[in-house]
Amino acid sequence: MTESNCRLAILGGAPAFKETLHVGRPNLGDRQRLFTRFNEMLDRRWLSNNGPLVQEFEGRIADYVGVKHAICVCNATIGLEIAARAADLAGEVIVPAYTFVATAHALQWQQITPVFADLDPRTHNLDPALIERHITPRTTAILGTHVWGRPCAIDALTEIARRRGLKLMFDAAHAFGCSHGGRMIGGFGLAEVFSFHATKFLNSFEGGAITTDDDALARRIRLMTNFGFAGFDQVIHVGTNGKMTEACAAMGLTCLESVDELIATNRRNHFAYHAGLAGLPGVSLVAYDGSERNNYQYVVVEIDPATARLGRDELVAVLHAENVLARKYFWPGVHRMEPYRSLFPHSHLLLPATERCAAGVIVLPTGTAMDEERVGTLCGVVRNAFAHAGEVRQRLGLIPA
Ligand code: T4K
Repeated sequence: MTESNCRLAILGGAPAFKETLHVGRPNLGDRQRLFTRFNEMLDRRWLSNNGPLVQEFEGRIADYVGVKHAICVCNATIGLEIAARAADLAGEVIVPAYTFVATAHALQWQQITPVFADLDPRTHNLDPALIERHITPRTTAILGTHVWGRPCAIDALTEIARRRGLKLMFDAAHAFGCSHGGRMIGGFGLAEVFSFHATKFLNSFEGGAITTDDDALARRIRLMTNFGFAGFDQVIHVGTNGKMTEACAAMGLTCLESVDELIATNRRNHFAYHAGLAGLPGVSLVAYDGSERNNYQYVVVEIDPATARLGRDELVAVLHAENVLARKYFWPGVHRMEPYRSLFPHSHLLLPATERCAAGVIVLPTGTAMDEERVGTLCGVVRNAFAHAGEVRQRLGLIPA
């Protein structure tokens, strides 16, 4: 892959892309199947409250993941709140700061203190070697996130949780369709929570699912998702409204039918990026373990400030000018967002790897809205930017003209 000869937009040329390329462009399944499901749903006049589409979706998720119970919810944030509450999490829970803010908010929302632990720079997930220093008498659990769909150090976390008497749960928002040790994500810890938000690998407009093999926990989760109702007029538990609608389940079921093609598309894009960015100093593409199942939903590039010719933010500015809305997930880290920044103003001192990772990552567009040609053009822009790094930096006012 060579650099494009076109003048970069940031230097006054025309943007490489006429239409904006987004990270998180939704993947859609077969429209006709979706419309058929919508029509049947409208004919039935059953739109929510554990309808047949939600029940079918739950069955399909449980089968796909290989767990006893899948409980659909209206989104993963509510799913995390319900799962944490159903599992009696309280006091302090150890979480990564390198995650979407929802992981911490779901705890804080119910007066559970998220305690941020640092990541392993090789995996972007919780570093098990750094967990135990955060355990106090108030700690009740560890909540790991499988960032980018790459599994946490599940075995080491399980061992720590068992030895220290803690519960273990996972935010699996990114990890539908991924495996660890040949077993699908969704079956580890006490429970795992998937997101089916529009931007996710499996899309149900908004939505999510809590998966578990624990019968008693599943029963509590089901009750809590529907106000604690155990039948007409009978409320036996505190609860909320976490229900998924039939329309969302229709979309989820339709997308679920396309997951194999979607993985193939994401995988093709991933390797096109791999080829297109190869050999650029200071630029590395986050890799997936080829011996496991992966959804390849995130194309994540790390920029090493010591060796790359442009910094992460400079490259993002170049890409935005070309109509590529690359994202800086999860900048600046949850610990630097409110209310955590005010509550724990010194937490960054214990999070050096999180800080470095958050400052170095760019997420690029993939999914069905991208193809190899677009990936090639985008990589050409990156090469071009590096080839003209001096001019770019001048344009951005970083070095005097
Ligand atoms: N845990 C983790 C680790 C998570 O990543 C998330 C969600 C959660 C928990 C919570 O799950 P949910 O409660 O959402 O089920 C987006 C998503 O809204 C969020 O779901 C996701 N993580 C996060 C990583 O990304 P933003 O603030 O970046 O959204 P926004 O509006 O900037 O959209 C992202 C991109 O997607 C844009 O470039 C536009 C594009 N897009 C978005 C939508 C909704 C489209 O092209 N079409 C669309 O319909 O959070």
